[in-house]
Amino acid sequence: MHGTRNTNNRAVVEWVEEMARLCKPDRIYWCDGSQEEKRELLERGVADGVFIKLNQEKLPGCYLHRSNPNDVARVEHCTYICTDTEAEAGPTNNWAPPREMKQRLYGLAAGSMKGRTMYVIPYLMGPPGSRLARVGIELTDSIYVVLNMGIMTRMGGIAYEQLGDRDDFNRGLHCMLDVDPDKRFICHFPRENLIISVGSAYGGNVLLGKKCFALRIGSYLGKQEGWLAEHMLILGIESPEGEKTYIAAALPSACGKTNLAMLVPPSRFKGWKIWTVGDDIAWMWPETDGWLHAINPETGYFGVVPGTNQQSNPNAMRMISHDTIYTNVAITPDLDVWWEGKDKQPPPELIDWQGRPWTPESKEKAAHPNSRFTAPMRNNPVLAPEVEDPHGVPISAIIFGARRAATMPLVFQAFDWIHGVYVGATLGSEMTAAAVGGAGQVRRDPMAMLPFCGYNMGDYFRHWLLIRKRLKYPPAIFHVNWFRKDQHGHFLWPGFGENIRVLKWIVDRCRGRAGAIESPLGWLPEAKDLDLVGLKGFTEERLDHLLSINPEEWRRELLLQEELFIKLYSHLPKELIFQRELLLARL
Ligand code: OXD
Ligand code: MN
Repeated sequence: MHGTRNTNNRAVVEWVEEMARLCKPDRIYWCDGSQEEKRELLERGVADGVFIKLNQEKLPGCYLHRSNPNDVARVEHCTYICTDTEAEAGPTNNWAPPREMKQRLYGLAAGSMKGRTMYVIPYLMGPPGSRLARVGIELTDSIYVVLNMGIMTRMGGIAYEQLGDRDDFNRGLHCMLDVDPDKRFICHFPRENLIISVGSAYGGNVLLGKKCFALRIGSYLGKQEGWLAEHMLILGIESPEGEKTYIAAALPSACGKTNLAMLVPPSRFKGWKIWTVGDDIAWMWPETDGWLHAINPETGYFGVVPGTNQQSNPNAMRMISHDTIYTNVAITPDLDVWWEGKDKQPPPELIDWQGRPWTPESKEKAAHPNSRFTAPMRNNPVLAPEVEDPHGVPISAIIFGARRAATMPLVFQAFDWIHGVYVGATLGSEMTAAAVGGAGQVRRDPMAMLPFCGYNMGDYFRHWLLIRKRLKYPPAIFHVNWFRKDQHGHFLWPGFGENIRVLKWIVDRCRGRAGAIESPLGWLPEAKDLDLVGLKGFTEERLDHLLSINPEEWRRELLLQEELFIKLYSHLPKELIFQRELLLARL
């Protein structure tokens, strides 16, 4: 029967019973991750008003969820790292003492599931048998969470199989609490491998396998155990000759990681192919062969919808045309989906993301700027088969990318690993709608991990420096910026599929086949080093602007970098201070 207990693991059973005594649900439902269960829960979700069944002819297997309008993005101000000391969490995280915070959260959770069901979600992060694969159990009173976790993770018996009779699973408790923003806390207890999330139902706050476990707790475990949990996509790039090179790339939230991971090369690049291993998170370790290996711990994509279209990401358009959960997009009267940037002409009438009538004259956006799709990776037409390989893929290049209207050239290569760590550590990017507040402002987002590093950022940089000592073939490190603008505010670089021109230079640099000139920032391509053939209307003048280094902008940049270094001063590795001095001298 569905929903009955399906494990004998003592630690799991005891913890579930303890949390049930606390939350007092009417029922406990043990998820098995089966198709039948999914069907049942979708039906129940539709009956309860959690989901709207979309037009099944146009969008088979697709459903819409509308969140509470107060609950549409990650809430960094309510996100805490509860380590024993404040210094362990460091100045870039909110900190609270574990005991006090737990008491407060258990107080909020007490009795909160009365009249409700507690779902027990066993899930596995990473391919079965991988040395980094990890098990989590999430308890939640949200059907939306169960169905999303079913897409984003390997959910069900496979997790119990991996766990055996051990007790080293991640414990995750999620209580909706009427999604009251005053009772919203996303809290991590790294030493106990525990997450408690209350008062929200937004993906990044409540799909606990993702940001909470795979990044915040994962980075903490990685520090203890000698590996890296990173906010990175992983892609394979295949040449017409069949040579495959793997790249990991860190870009802040909503800066195009999913698009880059699924890129479709333009016609000039006939025979080239991009394969997706992952679109958001990479777990990486120095393997005995001397390479840095990477796995994608997830099995689905929780991607930003607005701006997704046939030009920006044709593979994603196919991927999200079936078996996808949409959150906070607009719908047409015949239950098709719509969002800003889907096509040029909005339909004459829509229901907006909040369920209100909308016409092209309406002032507000039809879809929320951070509306999302949750789609299984098996829907991705360019999914790399290696995604199931427990040994992962060997990484040749690491890219740090940012959204910057000025200052940052299209691409440059760091001189070496330590310089590359400096480039990642000083990453700055304009904020987006993926987190509440501040959209458009440049903020320091070291390695795109500012909201996701589960311990002191200074110690994290040191961990990166130490990893180098265990690599015989360290990846080369690059910085990219697709978003530089001209004086009229137009993007200088066409982006999307054309980004393969930059990826190709990166691959050729890794393989010792492409030229570059030394600049104060690192190695820069010249026009002759990049394949720009067939780029319509693209001039050398434009390329010069894209690759230019403006001393005035860099003076400001260095001051902003200094602000971060001062904040982290007590834990900052001195290698990074030297790197800053060297950069100053070169400039
Ligand atoms: C995400 C994010 O959802 O980074 O991936 O916010
Ligand atoms: Mn992300």
